[in-house]
Amino acid sequence: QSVQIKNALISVYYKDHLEPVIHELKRLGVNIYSTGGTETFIRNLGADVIPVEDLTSYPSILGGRVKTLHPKVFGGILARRNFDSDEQQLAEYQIPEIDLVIVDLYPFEETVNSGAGHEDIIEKIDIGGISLIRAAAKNYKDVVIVASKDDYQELESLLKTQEGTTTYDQRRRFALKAFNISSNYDSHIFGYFNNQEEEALPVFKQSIQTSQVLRYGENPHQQGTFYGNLDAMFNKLHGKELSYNNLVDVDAAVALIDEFNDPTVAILKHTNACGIATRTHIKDAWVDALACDPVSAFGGVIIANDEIDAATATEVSKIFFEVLIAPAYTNEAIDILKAKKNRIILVRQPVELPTKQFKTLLNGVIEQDKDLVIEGPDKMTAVTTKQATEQELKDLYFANKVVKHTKSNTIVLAKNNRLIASGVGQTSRVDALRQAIEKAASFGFDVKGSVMASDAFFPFPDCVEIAADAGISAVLQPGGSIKDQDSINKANEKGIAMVTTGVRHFKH
Ligand code: 93A
Repeated sequence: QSVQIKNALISVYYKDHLEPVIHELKRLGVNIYSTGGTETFIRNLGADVIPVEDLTSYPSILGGRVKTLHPKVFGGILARRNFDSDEQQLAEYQIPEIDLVIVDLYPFEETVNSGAGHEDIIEKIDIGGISLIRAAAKNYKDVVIVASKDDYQELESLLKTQEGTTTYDQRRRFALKAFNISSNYDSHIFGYFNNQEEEALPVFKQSIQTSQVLRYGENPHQQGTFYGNLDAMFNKLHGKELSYNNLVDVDAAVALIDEFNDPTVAILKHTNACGIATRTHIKDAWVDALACDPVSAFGGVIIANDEIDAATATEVSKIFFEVLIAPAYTNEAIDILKAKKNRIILVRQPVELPTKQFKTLLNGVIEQDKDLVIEGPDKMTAVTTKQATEQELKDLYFANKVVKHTKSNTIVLAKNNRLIASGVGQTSRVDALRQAIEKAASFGFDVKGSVMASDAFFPFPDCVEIAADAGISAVLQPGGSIKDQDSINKANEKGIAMVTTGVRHFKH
């Protein structure tokens, strides 16, 4: 079936090389509808052109995002010729039949390759153009679709040799090409979004470039390698290579200390803090952190967020530790610390850390955002009759920071900006609390007047009861259990304060 082209719609990104086509259409007396830039281009060639806005009686809106998306356009393309109801409707709504559609899509792939920003790339996702292509290609029985600037020439010669008519086979071939173009176009969009997802992996990609074979893995029979650039992260002043377990603890130490602004020292064992205190001076922070649990501190990883001076170095040197990390050391402190072998002294460099974390799991990898939120007193909701005092609120904030970085299930007891004791990695919260209370007592702490933070909600009121009976005066928990009210009632009954934060901090 030969079809004579009477009306054409032209909307092209690349206008170059369109000129010969326009001259042919003009010669053949074809009505041309066109969009903004293309319309101007055609007019400048001296051909008559009807703005698509005149057809739709609708302006181009949203900065051009919607210019051809209109029933008057798509009706004219999709209407089945010699199909009664379609023809009736075209007449009813005064829609002209469009027999030729020429589209050259927004250059999505080129824009991505140019290194343009995300917003620019998104704007280059053609919506109207791709729809025109699909519509015209779908109706290939009656419509010619030219879907790329590469096909202008082929069209031109057809127009010339066949005087504006096309055959069924020709239209079908154009439709085939058009679907190839539209599917490739969508593949590129998919590819871009998929790569963006993969950008979550830059840590992996970058780190593969530098690596360090470790003495061994978690145990001597396991091999281990660190992929990344430790030299960028730390300036090592003294000591042997960091081991696999050192690295794991150093990572936990860095994450924990970054919660604190005032002078703070933390001591970690197997990724959990066994001592941490915030004081006016770093030396006092060390002394009070050590006092939390001097037994566990042996062989630990120590981290400070302030300069280590000679007095602090002298104190720290009294115990055996594996790694000491601080942003700076006085020269004297360095001399003191270097006096003993087998300790690693690191100066932490201001390196921005990734915000995603990865772990191998089953036959793949799981990835998640790091837990980078923390709730201070302004995010705590008082839920009991008894209100927490200002000092208790400060201690709850302190305990919340520690609990967030301690292995679940965990309960952290704190008092006066210092860890009193914690129960870590237990299979029940009650066990964690009991462990914390017992541990505190074993190191001579009176838990009376201390506060407690829980990484997750209390499913039963038992923890609150045990805590109150031990003398704990204020409790922080995220809340969210269907039995929250039982725990709140228990706190009220026992006359202690409770706040909820709404944010759970599991750490596994
Ligand atoms: O932003 S769009 O997706 N919205 C539309 O309705 C639309 N219609 C055609 N982009 C649209 N187009 C595209 O505009 C065409 O694919 C072509 O690349 C371009 C031509 O615009 P102009 O004629 O204003 O230069």
